[in-house]
Amino acid sequence: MRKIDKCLVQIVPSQRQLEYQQLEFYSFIHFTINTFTGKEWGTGTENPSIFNPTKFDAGQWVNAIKSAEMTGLILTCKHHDGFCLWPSKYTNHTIANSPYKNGKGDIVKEVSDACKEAGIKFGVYLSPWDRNNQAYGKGELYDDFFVNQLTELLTNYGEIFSVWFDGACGEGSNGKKQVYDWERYYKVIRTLQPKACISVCGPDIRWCGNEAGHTRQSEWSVVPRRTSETELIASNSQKEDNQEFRQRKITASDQDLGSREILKDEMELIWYPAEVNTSIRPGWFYHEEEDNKVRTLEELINIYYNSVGGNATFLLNIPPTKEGLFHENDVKRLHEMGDYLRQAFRENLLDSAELYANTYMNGYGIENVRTDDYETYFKTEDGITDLIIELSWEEKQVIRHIVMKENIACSQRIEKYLIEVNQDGEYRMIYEGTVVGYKRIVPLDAVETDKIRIHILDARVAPTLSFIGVY
Ligand code: FUL
Repeated sequence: MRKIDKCLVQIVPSQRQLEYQQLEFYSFIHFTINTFTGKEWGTGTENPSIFNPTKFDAGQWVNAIKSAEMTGLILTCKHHDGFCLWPSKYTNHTIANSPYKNGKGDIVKEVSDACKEAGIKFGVYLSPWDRNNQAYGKGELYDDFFVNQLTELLTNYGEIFSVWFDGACGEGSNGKKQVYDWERYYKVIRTLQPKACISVCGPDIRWCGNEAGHTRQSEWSVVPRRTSETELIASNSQKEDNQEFRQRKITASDQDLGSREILKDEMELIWYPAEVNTSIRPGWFYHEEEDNKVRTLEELINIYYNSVGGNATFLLNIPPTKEGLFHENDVKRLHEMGDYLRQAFRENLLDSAELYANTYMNGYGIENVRTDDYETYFKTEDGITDLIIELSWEEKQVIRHIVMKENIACSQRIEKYLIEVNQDGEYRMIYEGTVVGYKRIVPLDAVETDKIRIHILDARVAPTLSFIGVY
């Protein structure tokens, strides 16, 4: 057995990271004063009097989100312009000075309540960069302000699953320079909301590195610690408001973050799973002229396959209109997406299949992949990394998806595998894979077969599989 593998499989998720990954697909909502100015980045000088979503209905958002099979919602409680969707006590630049409900409104409250009622998770985006607040750039003075706002959000709105810290800052070389006291912020979060994951400029969830919905071929969750350094993340984040940035893809040099080759010279490794964040439209905020630019179902499904089905989570942004509602085109697309997913994964053909593995560890047999949990799972003896799993049916089946999941509580182990199908008595290779991780979805072109062979060719120490699905 390779020596490095033993170290690698010791890196495992925290409970909060594990639970976050299981949410798979959830929504981002960009809604603030920008919705009323048509901008993507506000200046911080906007008058709160323009914020007035006359038909705002958090229930409409949450219903549409649920219809797409999404499990949570992260709201821009404060974007870069500093306007607060809740009546923060620490600034006047808030909803309390807007006409919305005569200054008595609290959108954070209404949205978090709607999420609770619908049984989905609620998370907060609080922009560290604040173009309105006078303390920004004044060190501890701003940290105090930021911690006060964080405390309000983490105290008054129930359970929070995500605190999303954007790395974007457009101050430029002559702008204000704020050195954020991240460790202090993290401490506040761990104390007030110990189950919440801290994303992007934080230690729990890794920004995938682009905003276009572009994914890595092989997404690893065990990566060098340096990938979580906030300075590095900020340097790769948006520095000026432009559409080009939103369409930028992952560069070739950034494709491989966690192969054995990459990790072998690293001093410190961490479990840092990727999140793919992108918008259903070209912009993060609502612009009427983008009403006919809602992503197609095909595009969204592809991103879903490559993110949720590619060992990442999928954070899809839907921007509400000035009225405070999702536009009908977005609602329609979300419904279509949910219909598609429900239909695609309706019936697991594995239930009627016979299973065989040519090797396994006692107590960890192949029958364990029939249930989608980490209590029971398939595993080989340590050191056995080349094996064959066969799924067979009495009659031919039409197969459109194969799903595999590792038990990530035991780290991410599988590095290389092939999928073959029996056709006319001969095995034909239909897929060559590298990582599996939390979940791999292999979409197929309605393949007809009565036997599937999964040939695992390489893994760290010993591969695990907690679930296999065939649809
Ligand atoms: C970026 C921001 O500058 C955008 O406005 C948006 O919030 C996106 C999610 O992150 O870096």
